[in-house]
Amino acid sequence: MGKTISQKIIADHLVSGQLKAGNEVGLKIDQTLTQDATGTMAYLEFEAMGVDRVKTELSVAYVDHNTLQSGFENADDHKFIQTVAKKRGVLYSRPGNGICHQVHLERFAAPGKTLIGSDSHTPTAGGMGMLAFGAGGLDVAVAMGGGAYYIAMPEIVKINLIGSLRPWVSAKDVILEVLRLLTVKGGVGRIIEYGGEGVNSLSVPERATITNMGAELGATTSIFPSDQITKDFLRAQGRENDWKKVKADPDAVYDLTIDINLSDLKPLAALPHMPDKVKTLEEIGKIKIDQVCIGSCTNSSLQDLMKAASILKGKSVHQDVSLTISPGSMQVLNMLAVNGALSHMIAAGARILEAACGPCIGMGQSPASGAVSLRTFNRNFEGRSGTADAKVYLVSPEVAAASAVTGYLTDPRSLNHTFEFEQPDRFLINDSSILEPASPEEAETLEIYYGPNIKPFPKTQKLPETIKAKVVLKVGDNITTDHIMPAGAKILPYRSNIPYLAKFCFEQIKKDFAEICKAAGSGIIIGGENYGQGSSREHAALVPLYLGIKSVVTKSFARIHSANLINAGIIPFTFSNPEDYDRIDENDELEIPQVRDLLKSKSGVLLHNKTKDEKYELDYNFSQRQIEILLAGGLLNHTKENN
Ligand code: MIC
Ligand code: SF4
Repeated sequence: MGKTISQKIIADHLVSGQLKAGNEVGLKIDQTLTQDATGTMAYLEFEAMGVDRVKTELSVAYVDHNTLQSGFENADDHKFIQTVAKKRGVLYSRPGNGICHQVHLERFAAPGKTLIGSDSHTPTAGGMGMLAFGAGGLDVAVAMGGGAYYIAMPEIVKINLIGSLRPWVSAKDVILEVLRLLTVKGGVGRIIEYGGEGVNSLSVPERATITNMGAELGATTSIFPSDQITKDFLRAQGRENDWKKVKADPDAVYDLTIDINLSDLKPLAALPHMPDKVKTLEEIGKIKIDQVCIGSCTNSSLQDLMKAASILKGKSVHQDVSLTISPGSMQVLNMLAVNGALSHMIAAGARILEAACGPCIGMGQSPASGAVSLRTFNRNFEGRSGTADAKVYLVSPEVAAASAVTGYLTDPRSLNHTFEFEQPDRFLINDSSILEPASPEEAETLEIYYGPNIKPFPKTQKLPETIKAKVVLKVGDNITTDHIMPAGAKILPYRSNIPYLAKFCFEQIKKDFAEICKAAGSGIIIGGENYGQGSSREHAALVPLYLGIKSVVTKSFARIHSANLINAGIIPFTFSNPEDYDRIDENDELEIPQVRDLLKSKSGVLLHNKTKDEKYELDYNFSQRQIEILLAGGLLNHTKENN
């Protein structure tokens, strides 16, 4: 039987397990990446493991999220990351060099290899034919130390692309269409592989836009084949030697195949506040807009910004609209400057921001109250922009630019404008902002800088015999990590300060959540479907750990968050009978008797509701490794115990 692309790469990197859907497989990891908002914690964890030097082929530390520096905290964290990277053998991409996923695609991603990154959009590198996963910081730290990365072997879904995109319909519309079809839960437990003749009409950055937003499907990862187009892109990046052909066997078997005819697609938008609330622009109609933000790891390539510049050329941004543009990398910004496109953007009245995540993670540019903001980003969760009642729509760069000019949501085809982007033969290559690590000899003499913002890791405990705790919170479906642990300019500087972050946990849902937890001493959270979707931030597990959460019981979990909970020693259980969710209320006193022994012997676990005098069956599907982690009180304890 033939193999799919991911089955081949998994087989090449298999350390343990069998390629059977649902089985845990351990993979050798070739490359890792971190960004600063999760990286500070990841390197603190790496230091706690006591490994001298990273054992991967390549590890890169990017600084792209917390670049606002409105106090000493961010700058201190950057200095910590820079010094730890230099000492431990990690490349350091300086602030200003660009967004981790865009820079990684340009300079390091390689077909056929594996990558994990402490950021949920790491699958962007799947556009290059690389098997790339978003993971919690601790998993990345373990991989840097040479450890395997574990996933439940996913089902493989093929998206068969037919035809080619019409003018002004773009890669963003392809992934919005996939989100419309599959929803934000549709990718859970699945790898999405793209194939079919339509692949031949998509450039590497376009493919990367599509794999990037596979994160919004909840997919384990997404991947394209590596072909001549991949080779040409790598050659233009001066990296032809990194090329390798990667494709599925003709007789590969998929769990599901979905056809999408690219020629039939129209410009789309995701409505507030979920990436899967997708409609055509026609269906949405002519709504007035207040803000347009172009950029983010989804849509900030040279191709994206050249299309936007061609629309803006010779025009002015509408007087009621604020337009920001953040290029994805120093390479993109520099090329726009050299070829003159930047000048068209500036002349049109665009506000040019640095090459970083910026508004995507609420680092400035929060819209006005109740404002409508069109963004080329990947997430439009409520409040993520920094303005609770803002209405964020996700669109392509061409829709964004056209709308910035007219002042209302605009189909770019209505402008009767033509533009053909030509892939450059050679990108402007300048790696001066990527700093090499020290040699092992020099590294021995180097000190790591720890600023005053760095606070100790939360206390962990071995799993007790019985969990006794109160329901401190009950939430509904699709709770995001932005709900659990918000980001944004005010909070992000404290990613290495868990006690401070705790004040903001679940802030949007229950203002006094932290106080309630402290008063209760230990707590259980009850959730609905797809709990913890979105970001890879392990802070959404570490802060609850700090606040005494022992278990989260839901109808279902998002993959990375569930792994992060286990790594933190918090047990993610699901209800055997989803209706039991309705029987539990906040403040109910719960007990999970003999949980330690029951997990050890992989037996059925019951949740006692003392308040209601009822019992509910709980499900879990932990591997032996995960059970040991939970018994030890988290992955750090487990790693120390086994060293
Ligand atoms: C995001 O887009 O939410 C982030 C910020 O990039 C996160 C990582 C983080 O919270 O630091 C992600 O997607 O993993
Ligand atoms: Fe940065 Fe936004 Fe991409 Fe997250 S989604 S990595 S915040 S640009």
